[in-house]
Amino acid sequence: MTTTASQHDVVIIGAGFSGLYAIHRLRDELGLDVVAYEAGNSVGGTWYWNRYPGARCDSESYYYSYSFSDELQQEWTWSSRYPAQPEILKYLDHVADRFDLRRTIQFETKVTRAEFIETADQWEVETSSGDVVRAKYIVSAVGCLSLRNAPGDHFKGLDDFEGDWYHTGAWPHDGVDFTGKRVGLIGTGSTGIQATPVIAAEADHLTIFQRTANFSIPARNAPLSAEETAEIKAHYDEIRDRCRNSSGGFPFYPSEMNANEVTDAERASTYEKLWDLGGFRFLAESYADLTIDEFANGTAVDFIGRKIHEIVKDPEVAAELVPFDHPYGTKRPPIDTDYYDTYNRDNVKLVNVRKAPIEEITAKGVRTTDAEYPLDVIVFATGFDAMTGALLDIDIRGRGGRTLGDAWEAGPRTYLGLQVAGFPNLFTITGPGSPSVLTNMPVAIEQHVDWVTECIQHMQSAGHQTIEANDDAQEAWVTHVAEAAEETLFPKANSWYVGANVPGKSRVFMPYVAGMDVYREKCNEVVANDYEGFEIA
Ligand code: N01
Repeated sequence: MTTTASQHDVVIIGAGFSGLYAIHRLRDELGLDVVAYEAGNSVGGTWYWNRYPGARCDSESYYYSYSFSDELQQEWTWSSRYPAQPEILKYLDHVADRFDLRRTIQFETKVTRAEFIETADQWEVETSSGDVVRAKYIVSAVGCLSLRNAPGDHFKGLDDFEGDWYHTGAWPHDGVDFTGKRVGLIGTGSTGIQATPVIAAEADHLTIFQRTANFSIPARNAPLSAEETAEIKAHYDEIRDRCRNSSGGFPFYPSEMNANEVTDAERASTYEKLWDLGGFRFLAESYADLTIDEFANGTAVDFIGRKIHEIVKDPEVAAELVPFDHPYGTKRPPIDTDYYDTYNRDNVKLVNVRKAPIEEITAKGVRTTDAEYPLDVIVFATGFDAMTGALLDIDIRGRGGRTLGDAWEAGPRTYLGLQVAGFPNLFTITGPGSPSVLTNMPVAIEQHVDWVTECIQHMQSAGHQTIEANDDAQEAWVTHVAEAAEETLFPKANSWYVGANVPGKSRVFMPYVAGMDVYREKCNEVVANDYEGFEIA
């Protein structure tokens, strides 16, 4: 590598929710020399790439947003409870402009390689545009769900398909016209569930290829009235406090009651009320033991199954849509608008590819072991190589030239999800081993960026060169994260939380399940104890 690389204090990778906030704090508050690289041609991360029909947030706008600036939250007005992708992207564009962040970001540039130069205590970073820069710190803000599960790796024959195909996570910026088209949609996670009703309403015919039935709760999206908005803005301090001090980062009122402490009729009434309210409250505000106790979970499973049968008119289709192989809530629960109703349309067909798997994509469509389905367009809503994929996609080398891939061969190993032993001064925002994807993401992102900012400030003011997780602390944390998961029903699901959706990926429950509140306290304690578990030099 060259030795004449330009020099910065910090390289930030990514300009989504995490990267933007990290630029603001490190550049504007600490006064550091920061450069950020972003693969897209603008800011937004997830909300830049995921422009598929029906894309909207599964968390309500007023708390799925930054809390760091009161001016920002007072001046920005959300149109609805669950804003659609263009509105969230507009918000992030506004944030980038308002805080003058773009000038620090090099767009259409991917970080391809990062190597820790031990003789200099510096990272050398190479990009797709051929730049080589050096920096003391790297802040990875690559996102937990950004490296797509490439359809070509999963489906034989894709190159032969004569129609058009798209992955939902790389949707064309000028949209896709489904009018008059026979569309096939593969995947029924949050994305497929959001896209289904919208594509069905536009296409001539929609075939949904479902491998695993999922539990979905109605979003009950609605415009936010001027009165509601005024009420939210008047109480932002309280709302944000509630988010920060909660387990999931949501301003909910979690139930303290277990499901077996009430009668069947009381449970039915609670579930009905929460179903009508919509969204994540069904999970958060029903019963405290829903994700830890089989009986409790079974009561929610039964309720949702009954709802599916009530909504979907064809009982055979309804039966196929009822999940049977994982507890409710152990995959990120999808939130929908008219998902189950869509199966009552004449132009929609459900194909169970668990029973008759997809064999290949042919020139004309999709062939399962049962039949061939002629299609003009295939939409792959097949998800992401979550939490580790985007990091491992970069050739990252720490001490002794050890690659991150090597260090994570048996699954991700981190201390607090913030650092990896042997990779000094590399911080991973919402990394594996932190609550991240189990929470309302902006809350987890702000907590991590704040922690990293404070840490770097401490390093700079004390004249330290390196901070790195020590092996013992990392081992203890990895064990603790695994044990916390084992106390719940989460590991029972073949979800992307455990890497089950990527062939060959080690099965490790990646996020920290004990809650944002517990985790925040632990991070604060580590700082109070002089960065316990980290080596500082
Ligand atoms: O991805 P997924 P996603 N053959 O991995 C199927 C967030 N998000 O993009 O379950 C056939 O959940 C796969 O089947 P199976 C949210 O955190 C948020 O939907 O592996 N099928 C599954 O049905 C979410 O959890 C929002 O058996 C195949 C689907 O594809 C995360 O992103 C909106 C297959 C993938 O589901 C990821 O959601 C959207 C194959 N070879 C997403 N490979 C909101 O904020 C995969 N599948 C609302």
